[in-house]
Amino acid sequence: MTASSSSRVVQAVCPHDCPDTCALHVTVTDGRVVRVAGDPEHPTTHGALCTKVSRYAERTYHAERVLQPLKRVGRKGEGRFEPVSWDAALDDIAARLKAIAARDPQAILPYSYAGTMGLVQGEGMAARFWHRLGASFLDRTICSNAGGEALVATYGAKVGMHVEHYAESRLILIWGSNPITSSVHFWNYAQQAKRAGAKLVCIDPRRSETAEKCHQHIALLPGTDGALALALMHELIVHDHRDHGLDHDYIERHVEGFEKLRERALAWPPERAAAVCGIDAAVIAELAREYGSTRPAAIRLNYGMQRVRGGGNAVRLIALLPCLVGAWRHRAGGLLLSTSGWFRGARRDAWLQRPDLLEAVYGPAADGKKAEKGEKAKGPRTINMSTIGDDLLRESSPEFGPRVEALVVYNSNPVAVAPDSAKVARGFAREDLFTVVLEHFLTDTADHADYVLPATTQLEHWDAHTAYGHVYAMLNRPAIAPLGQARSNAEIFRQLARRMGFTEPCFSDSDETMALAAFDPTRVKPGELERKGWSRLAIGEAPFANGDFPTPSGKAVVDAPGVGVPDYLPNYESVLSSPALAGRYPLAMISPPARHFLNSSFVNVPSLRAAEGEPVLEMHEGDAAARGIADGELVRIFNDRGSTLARAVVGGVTGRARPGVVHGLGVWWRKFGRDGTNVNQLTHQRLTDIGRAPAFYDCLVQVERAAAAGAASEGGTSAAAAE
Ligand SMILES: Nc1nc2c(c(=O)[nH]1)N[C@H]1C(S)=C(S)[C@@H](COP(=O)(O)OP(=O)(O)OC[C@H]3O[C@@H](n4cnc5c(=O)[nH]c(N)nc54)[C@H](O)[C@@H]3O)O[C@H]1N2
Ligand SMILES: Nc1nc2c(c(=O)[nH]1)N[C@H]1C(S)=C(S)[C@@H](COP(=O)(O)OP(=O)(O)OC[C@H]3O[C@@H](n4cnc5c(=O)[nH]c(N)nc54)[C@H](O)[C@@H]3O)O[C@H]1N2
Ligand code: SF4
Ligand SMILES: [Mo]
Repeated sequence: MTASSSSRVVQAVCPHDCPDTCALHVTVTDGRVVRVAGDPEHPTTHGALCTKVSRYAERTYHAERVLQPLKRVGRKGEGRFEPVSWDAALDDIAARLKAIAARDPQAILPYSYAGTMGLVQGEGMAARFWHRLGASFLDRTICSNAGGEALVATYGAKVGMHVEHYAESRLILIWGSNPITSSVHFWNYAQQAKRAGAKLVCIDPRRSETAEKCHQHIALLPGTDGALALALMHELIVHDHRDHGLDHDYIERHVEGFEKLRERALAWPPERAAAVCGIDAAVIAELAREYGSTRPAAIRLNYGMQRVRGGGNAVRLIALLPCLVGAWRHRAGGLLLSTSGWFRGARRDAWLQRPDLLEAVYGPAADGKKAEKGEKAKGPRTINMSTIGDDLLRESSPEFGPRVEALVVYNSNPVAVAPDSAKVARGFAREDLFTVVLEHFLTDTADHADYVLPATTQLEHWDAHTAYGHVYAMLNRPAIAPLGQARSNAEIFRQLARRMGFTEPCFSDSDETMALAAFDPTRVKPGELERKGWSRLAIGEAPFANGDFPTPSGKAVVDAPGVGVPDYLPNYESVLSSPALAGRYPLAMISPPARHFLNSSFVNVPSLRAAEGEPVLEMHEGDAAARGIADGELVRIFNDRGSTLARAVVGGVTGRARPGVVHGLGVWWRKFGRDGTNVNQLTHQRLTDIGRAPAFYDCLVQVERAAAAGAASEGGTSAAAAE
């Protein structure tokens, strides 16, 4: 690294909700960040970043950053504020929270997710604060909980292959994942494998950027992955012989309950699955043959395929595939959905989050652990973040507990990202709800706040990170001082704690202290972490070559407590389960991420928004023609929950949509939408089979020309979208 005398390079970490958790080199010249680049030494980052985070300086120095505390002056949701001092804001917030807590602290709800994945600025000091206050628990389910809990039920933890080893795989199934968009460093290894002769197969309803570049694309209908997995098993069982099929020795020694799975799979010949998935039976038979005979064979599963009713069961079935063929024997075989479970025990959760502080409110043993059978749980009630639309509108009741009176949001933009957003927005618009939002920008959610508190970005604060796509513990150092009056989330909660009268010494720990002590020093070498910025966990190269799954028996589990033997479950909204609904709303809508956004982050960065243009709906030519819709026309997408407007992208050279499926790429801020809505106006709050997660991609709609609907004219955009 060359640096002029006034320049320095700071070791940092990308904080975003992305499996790659890149190591960053931040160049600071005269106190200003001039460059954010990938650390060339970090093995998986390899010196490269995605487009979004290469533009991190543009986001940090954005003219619309909130840099002072703001207090609402307009109506709820109007987004009109006036500046106030930190003291005035924090005094008032603490007084309001105290008054509510004196009646019942459960009427206060923290709402946060993965705006930063940091252990300090995420659920670090904030968790200490909420535990001490005794506020409602938030069930953090919005993204990965169906697949996550499914993996835990099957393997015992959220664990899988090392991403580096995909470079040596001979067959890679990229399943429910668009890594060119969402995990570009995995894609780098997949391309190495491709160059070395491996076959890449993409299993995705959408002809994504990734599907285009794979040897084969299997465009199944959304939510039918479980049926496909069962039919693959059927073929492996029926055509089982040496060198092609089941690994009996591996199954015998390392799989618990195979007979029950065998029975289930035998009910799924390829023809049956083909009819459900909307693909050719021959494609399934051929894929099974290849998967059964190629070594090493690896699956890159991602969360795109578990956002449907049966998402958890589907993940369980797919996770059992590598166990049936013994793919785990080789380090380049197996499956990766998440590596986050490898960090269990390496991260000092109890110290970072202090669940023991609940005792102050709920008495001894109220540390948030689930109660044993027959025991009454001590501690606050839990509210699912994915049903916030309904829950903000609920009155007090014995089942629900107290009505939510105060909401403190950080690291999340629920008004844009939570399902059934008409209801979410209605809840946030309650005049009697006291809402505080810690943010960088005036998002859709911040617009609904009583107070907006300016938060620092990753370039301005300390943090420590784990990852869910690799096994390096990481350290983020601040590159610059906080901009304006911004304060880190941890500092804001520290200040609030003081005003609430919380005197425990843990409320004095600095951000730096917390970041440097976030890991168990026997698992993560502190010297290396501080010197290099990252340190690799000691995890075996082929961790399940000899079984050793972190389950009670050490085996992968078919019949798991509470979830049973996995099966295919049709979508809530599909011809199979709701024919009448499918008659009115015949198109299945999925809303996967747009390449230049990260959930709803970056939507307000001009260069990235320009790259995405405007909200689009990808459609197949046949579906468009049947509705008189031409490429580039404005369309209205609707169902019983609401409607939103988008620009139709029909067919084209890429032909991304298959018949019967439309793609509303997400997640736009509502206020950038033509009518102040986004795709979540159409999604529902019903939860997945496992993990209580939203079924965003289990959603039937109808589409029509916006002109036909008499909706906004071509130029008639909402005020916010017109800028
Ligand atoms: N650029 C960018 N990167 C991101 C994100 C982002 O928003 N933008 N999001 C981040 C987050 S929060 C997460 S959780 C991760 C993972 O984020 P994911 O949401 O898993 O993202 P993708 O890898 O794009 O995978 C989604 C893919 O699954 C496909 N899909 C949808 N329904 C089905 C289905 O029923 N079956 C199958 N087989 N496929 C289906 C979609 O068409 C899409 O191509 O990525 C992270 N990375
Ligand atoms: N229709 C549809 N909806 C979806 C999805 C989909 O695929 N389709 N994807 C879902 C998924 S996978 C996820 S993970 C969720 C994501 O939902 P969220 O976790 O809410 O993610 P973002 O929309 O990126 O919002 C994060 C916010 O945190 C803020 N932030 C970042 N860093 C900090 C910080 O240090 N301090 C504070 N105070 N704020 C910070 C950012 O400015 C940003 O506004 O959305 C879900 N919603
Ligand atoms: S968003 Fe993902 S790929 Fe982009 S810099 Fe962050 S961790 Fe790396
Ligand atoms: Mo996510």
